[in-house]
Amino acid sequence: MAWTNEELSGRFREIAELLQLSGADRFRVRAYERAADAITAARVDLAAVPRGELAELSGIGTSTAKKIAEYLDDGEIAMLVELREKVPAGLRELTRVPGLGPKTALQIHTALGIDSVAALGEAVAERRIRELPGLGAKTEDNIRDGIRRIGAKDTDRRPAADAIAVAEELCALLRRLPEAHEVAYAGSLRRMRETVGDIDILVASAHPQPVAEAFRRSPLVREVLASGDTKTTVMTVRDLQADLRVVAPEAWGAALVYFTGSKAHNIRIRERAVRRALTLNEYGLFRRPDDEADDAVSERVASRTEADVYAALDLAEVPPPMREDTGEVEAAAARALPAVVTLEQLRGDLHGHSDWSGDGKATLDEMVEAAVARRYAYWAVTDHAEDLTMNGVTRAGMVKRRAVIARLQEETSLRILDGAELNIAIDGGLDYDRDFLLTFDWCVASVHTLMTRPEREQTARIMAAMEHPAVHAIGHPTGRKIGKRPGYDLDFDAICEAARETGTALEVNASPRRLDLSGEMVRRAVEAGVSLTISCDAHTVGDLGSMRYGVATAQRGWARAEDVLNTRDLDGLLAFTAAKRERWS
Ligand code: DGT
Ligand code: CA
Ligand code: CA
Ligand code: ZN
Repeated sequence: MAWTNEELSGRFREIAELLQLSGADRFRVRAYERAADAITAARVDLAAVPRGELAELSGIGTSTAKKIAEYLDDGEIAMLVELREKVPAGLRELTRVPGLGPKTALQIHTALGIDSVAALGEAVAERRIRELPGLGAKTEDNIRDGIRRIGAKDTDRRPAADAIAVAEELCALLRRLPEAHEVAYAGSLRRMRETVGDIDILVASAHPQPVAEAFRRSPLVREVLASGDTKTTVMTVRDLQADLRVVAPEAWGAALVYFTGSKAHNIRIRERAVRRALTLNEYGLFRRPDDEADDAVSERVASRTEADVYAALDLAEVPPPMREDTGEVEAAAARALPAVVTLEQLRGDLHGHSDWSGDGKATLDEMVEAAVARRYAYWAVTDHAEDLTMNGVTRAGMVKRRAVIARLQEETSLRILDGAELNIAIDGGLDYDRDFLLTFDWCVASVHTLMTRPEREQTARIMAAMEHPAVHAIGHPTGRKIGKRPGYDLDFDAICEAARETGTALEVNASPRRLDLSGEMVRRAVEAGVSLTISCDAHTVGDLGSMRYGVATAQRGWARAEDVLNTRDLDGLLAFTAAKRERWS
């Protein structure tokens, strides 16, 4: 999503939340939530739309358009500024507790005068929350749990998802400069760690001054923290720090290796250089002069590209997500580095939503068109099945949807897989009935309810679902949301074994908010011989672009193409689903 759109939808969501906290009626709140959704779903950069045409965009009325224009002109929306002043900061703080919505927060604030997370913690300890009308012991338990999670959160690190849009916008700005030869983001974001400490941007240029100048002046920069000859550090509007380093074009590869890291990987390859009488730093790989004379000039062996640097160290080139010193340097030296899956190898996406289920933001038509544009061979529409309160599609709805799929199928060579995202009940049961489930081409089954049950129950429910002949993959298998909530307690080894035994794939959910399985878990699953899928769980057209984060996560787990089901062609994929059906029917 364009950066402006993301900022804007965030502001409309904030308005909705603040309205709710000030007791506004729910239709008014809902209107602002809808505006935020419409902005999220917009396919154009709103900053580039002429002011007069904003109201013509789908889902954006005149009052929303006026506020968007206000934001674009003044950088803020007056109504939001007023609301921020009106709603007490302590009340807003309460909504940061995971699981505590604005409605309950307002009730607790009004009834007990609680205006901080600390005071909320005391009230929970004194069992005062459960006394409030409509709340009870369960709500109190959830709040206790939420407070514990905030405390446990590593506040210095941010989900990579928060940093990507900012990093890309900054890179795009720098790429427009005639002085910049090469521009890339490095650091943990390039390795696609799920959280990042800061953004590291690297530019190859013979003219560092104008590059640094353009960086400092970016509208995304709120404050310049330090600016020297080679490094500039800024604070961006998203409260994320960003470092810019400008390097000489001939040192590009060496600098990219150095600043991509990780530090542990760098140390490991530098040791290797030393053993070969070489020196590795951000300027290049150098042969140390034989004589000790002060004026001896060291000879540059490699520095222009990353491939040159690895080759000169007699190492296979290590893909950035694998550079964590978890055995990759030894493997690269022994030429035993696995050929990890790449974005180009993916032939389709096996988890996606349309507006047939309530939370999908685009029509099936639009989603299919976007999948075609990505040159996929197949795309599975897995709208939520009926057990999901609010959003699920009834059996009759699914039957109606099939007619639409058939019509769309006539117009495209991409195979639209008629799918569903099933809900795994606490006893492992699923939506609809067995016969109806067997009429789908592809089903993902996921846990959406009762996520805090003990490990034994969570493991058993997922294992039970895997035994169903219509269940082809487990969606977001641990349920974690990065920086927000940990996954359910699971016996992951048991899950992997059951996945292999039943011929069920485990999903690598590519949404940057989830990345579930994580890289570490992918590696365990691959070692256990499990088939994976990498899927976007797209709810908008733009979400289909998340695939690369899923691929990077799979690379962090050393997954090869043969470990990933959606690298297969359509026949290969259908062979997988047929095998499962035969085995269990
Ligand atoms: P982060 O920002 O905490 O998520 O993690 P990184 O990996 O982006 O770390 P950062 O921003 O401190 O530095 C970027 C890269 O620069 C890092 O991955 C490796 C390199 N680097 C930084 N400090 C050192 C160091 O002391 N020694 C070596 N060898 N490399 C370093
Ligand atoms: Ca960093
Ligand atoms: Ca840094
Ligand atoms: Zn989904």
